[in-house]
Parts: sequence; structure tokens; C-alpha cells
Amino acid sequence: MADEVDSLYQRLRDATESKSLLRKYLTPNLYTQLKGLTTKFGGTLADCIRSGSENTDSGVGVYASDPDAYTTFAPLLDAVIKDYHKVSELNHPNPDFGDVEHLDFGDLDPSGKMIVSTRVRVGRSHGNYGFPPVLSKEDRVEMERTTVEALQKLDGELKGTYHPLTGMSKETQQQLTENHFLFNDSDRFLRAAGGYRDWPTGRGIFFNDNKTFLVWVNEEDHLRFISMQQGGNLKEVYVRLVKAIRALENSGLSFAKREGLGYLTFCPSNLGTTLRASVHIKIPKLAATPDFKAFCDKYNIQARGIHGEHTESVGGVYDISNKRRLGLTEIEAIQEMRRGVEAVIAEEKKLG
Ligand code: ADP
Ligand code: CIR
Repeated sequence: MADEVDSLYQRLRDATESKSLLRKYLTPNLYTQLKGLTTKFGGTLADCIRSGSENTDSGVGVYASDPDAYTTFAPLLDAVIKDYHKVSELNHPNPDFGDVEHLDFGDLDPSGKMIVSTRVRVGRSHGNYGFPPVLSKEDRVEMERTTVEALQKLDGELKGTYHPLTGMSKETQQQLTENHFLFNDSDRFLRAAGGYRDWPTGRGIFFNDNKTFLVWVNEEDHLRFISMQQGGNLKEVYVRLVKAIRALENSGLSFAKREGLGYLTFCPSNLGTTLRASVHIKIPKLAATPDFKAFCDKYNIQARGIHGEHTESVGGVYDISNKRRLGLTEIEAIQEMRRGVEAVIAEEKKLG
């Protein structure tokens, strides 16, 4: 709808205080060039900018309506991707998980005093479906069915059960969310992007008995694979995730991928490796310094609150993770996070 995209764009331009990458790169000329275009999946510029225009405090502000948006709206998305991931060219390398038999790290906090838990996740998209703004309810249900079929083939440590949100009690959902396992529909950025359409249909969570391997189905991305456990043993968490990725790639699912961009995801901040490795870590002293943000930027790490993005810290515990996911390999992203976490631990001790 031409009127909608014009009014979204106007809201964005009027928000002179906005620091989003969307506002930075969607110039008047580029807007004129892109506003009438439509992707092969029927995605529009309005679908891509709705979240950042309605939430002008966004950091990124733009979502891809579907895999083809990365081509149709490339002049906008490429600029955002390069800025977010700090790369000058879009030549993302082939996947490389490193030599998982001989990793040069283990527990990042052998004292057990600072790291509460460790989690590594990747996102994956089914190649032949669009992202939430263009997805029908039927498509989402069909994707859920295909995904669950593949998940049910997992065995050993990865063997688990699928729990659809439809029919799950509010109490169970709340408990799983509080314990950091499950997602909910409370992110206003994702809501504005269309991420909660037909909620909760087609969404759910798969996990093994001890909840160390989990799969989110139709949260922000079609799939999120998650490995997590208490404490700081990054090696165990990472090796389990790599095992899961390999098993699921051989289970009949095919994932959207693009030369130079790596794996495709709904949010351009997640492209490439799609990997976010995080610790929940007690750093009350470092976090209270005025230089905390600059410290994180120096190591290419990001601090979030303990209930995920856009939430607050509780009791000096922060979620510290690698910020960049594109332009480096999976093992390099892990090493970037590891170096950052080691620096955070050293700095917190120095301040003590
Ligand atoms: P994502 O990692 O999928 O980008 P969020 O930042 O929203 O998304 O985090 C998702 C959930 O994972 C939240 O409930 C958050 O508390 C939990 N989480 C993230 N990192 C850790 C960690 N290291 N330990 C335990 N829970 C974590
Ligand atoms: C925003 O633009 O702030 C939200 N749409 C979330 C973007 C993802 N953020 C990130 O830093 N990885």
C-alpha cells in the first residue's frame, strides 16, 4: 500500500533523534528508488521498515520480508549489513566449525564464580518460505510439520520431544521462559515486524531431557538451534551444537543460503554464521563503569539483559555475546566471544 510506506518513511525521517541503521541508510533518494519494488514472495519495502519506523529507538530497524528481499532491497540491506557486521565487502566465508576434537578452550570460568550459564544458538530458514511478514498461517503450520519430522530423527544426546505452544498452559510457558528456555510474544520490535502474526499457531519448542539442546520453531526465524548449560564450559556447549547442526543438515531439511551472505535470516543482524554465543555473567563492577559500552565495542561483544535482547540486567548479571555473525567463520565467531568474555573476566577482577 503506497500510503502506508509513505507514512512509515515520514515517521522515520521525522525521528531526528533515531540512531537506527535504517534511518542512517534509507536516504530520500534510496527511498524513491525502492518504495515501489516487490519481492518474488510479495514482500514490500513497508514490510521491511515497519518495525524500525514504528520503533525509532531500534538499533537496526530493518527486517527482510523474505529471502528475496536481500536481492530486491539490496541497496538498503547491504549497507545495513556492512555497518552492523563491520565488513567492507559481502564475502562471507563457507561454514567452518573448526577442529572440534582439538579446541583450545574449555571452561571460561573454572572458578565457577562468575559465569552462571553458557548458550550458543544459530538460526536457519527453510529455503522455500518467506519470513513472517509474508508467511500465511498455512505455510507456518506446514513448516512446523516438516521441522518436527526432521527433529524426531535426532538420537543420542539430541533426542527430544516437541512441545507446541498451542495447548501449552500459560504456567508452563511462563516457567520455561523464566528459566531462559522458551520465547514469548513480548518483543515490540518483532511484533511490529509481523513476527507474532497468528500467534501461537505453528510455534513450539523441542528439547532433550536435560534441556541442553533445544530448537525454537517459528520464533523470529523458522528455526533456532540452541545448546546451553549451567556454568562456563563453552567447549561442551559448542561441540553439542555443531553435532546438532550436522545431524539436522543430514535430516532432509534444506536451509536458505546465499553466496557472500551465508545463511539467511529474518533480521540482517543474524546473517552469515547466524551464531550468537553468550554467557550470563556476574560483572557488577565493570557494568557500572561509564566505559562499559566502549569496552564491549572494543572486543566486538554486546551486553544484553538476562531475559534477552531489550531486557534489563538483574543483580549485575549480563548476557555477553559476540556481536558480529557475518564475515567470519563459526569458529572465529566463537573465538571472538571467548576473547571478549576472557577480557570481561580479567577487567572485573581488576576492578575488585
Ligand atoms: P537470541 O539469543 O535468540 O538472539 P535473546 O537475546 O532474546 O535471543 O535470548 C533468548 C533467551 O535466551 C532469553 O531467555 C535469554 O535469557 C536466554 N539466554 C541467552 N543467553 C543465555 C545464557 N548464556 N544462559 C542462559 N540463558 C541465556
Ligand atoms: C532493533 O533494530 O533494535 C531490533 N529490530 C533488533 C535487532 C537485532 N539486534 C541485534 O543487535 N542483534
